[in-house]
Amino acid sequence: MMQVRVSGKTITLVQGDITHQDVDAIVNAANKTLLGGGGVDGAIHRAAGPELLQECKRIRQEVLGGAYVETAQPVMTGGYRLKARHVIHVVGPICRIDPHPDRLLRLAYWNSLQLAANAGLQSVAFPSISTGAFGCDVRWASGIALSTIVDFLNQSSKQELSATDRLNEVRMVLFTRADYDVYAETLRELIKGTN
Ligand code: AR6
Repeated sequence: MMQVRVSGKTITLVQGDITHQDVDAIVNAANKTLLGGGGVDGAIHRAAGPELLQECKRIRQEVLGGAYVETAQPVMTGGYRLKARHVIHVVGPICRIDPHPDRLLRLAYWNSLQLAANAGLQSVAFPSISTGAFGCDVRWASGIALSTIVDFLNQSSKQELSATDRLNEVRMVLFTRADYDVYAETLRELIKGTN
């Protein structure tokens, strides 16, 4: 495990399974249907139970009018059988298909953090979005993920009395040791200049 402080808030890196995390919300690397899939999406739906799929179906129909969710536009549901009370579903870019994957990945993290902060949550955990089925390079993605989290925590600390003040821990949960090592190296490089 690795923890660093940024503007009085904590960024944590852990190797593990995101479905076991005891945080206010976990983020799901979803797809445009919002109806589940493989990878971390499948694991989250299995752990949360069938009520999660029911809520996702309801949101697709009643909120989105049957449309797909847009890349980087997060949707929040309950956590059901998870320890986490909420799941934030966000679609990351598909590398080598989507134009501007760097902008889209940054936006996926930023908008998810904003949604968590606006909901008054104190802790949120992310998987490594887009680095499985969506084919993005882990080192590249780690730079975008971690710099976006650092930027978000720095800017939210400047907005006094904002709801974002309650968000005090952002955790990255890396499934493999290899991914953890890449994220840890990226984070060490990133904070060298600032801390
Ligand atoms: N906890 C934490 N991380 C996990 C877990 C877990 N339980 N399981 C897998 N990972 P992916 P994507 C890691 O493919 O690339 C789905 O089918 C995994 O090792 O889950 O954004 C969706 O429905 C990898 O590092 O997400 C979409 O169709 C990371 O999670 C598509 O895949 C992301 O891999 C989304 O692709």
